[in-house]
Amino acid sequence: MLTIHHLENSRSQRILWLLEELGVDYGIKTYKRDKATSLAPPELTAIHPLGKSPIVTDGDTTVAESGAIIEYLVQKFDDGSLLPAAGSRERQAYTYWLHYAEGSFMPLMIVSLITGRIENSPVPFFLRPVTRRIAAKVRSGYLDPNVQRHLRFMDNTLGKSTWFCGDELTAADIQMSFAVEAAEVRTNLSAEFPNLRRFLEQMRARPAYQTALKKGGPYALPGAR
Ligand SMILES: N[C@@H](CCC(=O)N[C@@H](CS)C(=O)NCC(=O)O)C(=O)O
Repeated sequence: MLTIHHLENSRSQRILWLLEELGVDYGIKTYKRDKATSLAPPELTAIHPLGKSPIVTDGDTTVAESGAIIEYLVQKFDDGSLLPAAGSRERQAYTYWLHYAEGSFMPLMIVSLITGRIENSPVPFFLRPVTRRIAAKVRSGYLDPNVQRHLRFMDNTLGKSTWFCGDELTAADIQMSFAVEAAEVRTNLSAEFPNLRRFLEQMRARPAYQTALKKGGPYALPGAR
C-alpha cells in the first residue's frame, strides 16, 4: 500500500489533501516534531537520507520532495482532473506554480521563520539590541520588500482566475496551499491581498481538504513574529 510519511504540522498535509482529491487508498505514518527544536525525528532518515517530510513510499519506490511527490501521484492516479492538458497555457502555469512554491517562495518563509527566532531568542540582555538590529536589517533590507513583491504577484494572479492556473483546481494549487498558509501566519495577509484570502477560504471549503485535516491530526504552522 502507498504510505505517506507525515510529519505533524508540516507541508506533508498538502499531500494528504492531494491523495484525498485523487481518491487513492493510502496509509499514514505520523511522526512527531521534537518539542524543543521542532525538527523531524531521526526515524525519518531511515526512509530518506534527508529526513524531511513529506515522503511517500509505494512498494519499493520512495519519493521525497513535495513537487516530485505530486508529479508521481498525479502521473499514477489522476484521471485528468488535476493536471491541465499538455501544451495548454494552463499546463505552462501548472509547471510554473509547482516549482515556484518551494523554489522561490518557501525560502523567503524560512528566512522569515529564522529571523523571528533570532528576534525572540533568549540572549543576555546586553546582546539583545544587537540581535534585534540584525533581525531588523534582514527584514527591512531583504525580507519585507521581497515578501511584499511575491504576495502582490500571487494575489494579482489570483485576481485573474479562480485558482492559480485557471478556473479549475489543479495539483499546483495543492502545492501552493502550504505556501499561502505559511504566508498567512508569517506575514500580514492584510486586506491588501483579498485574492490570497479567498484562495485560502475556497481550498478550506473543499471536502477533500477537510478529510485530509481530520486524517492528518492537528495542523498549526509556527508564525514568525
Ligand atoms: N522542499 C522540501 C522541504 C521539506 C521540508 O523541509 N519539510 C519540513 C516539514 S514542513 C521538515 O521535514 N522539517 C523538519 C526538519 O527539518 O527536521 C519539500 O517540499 O518536500
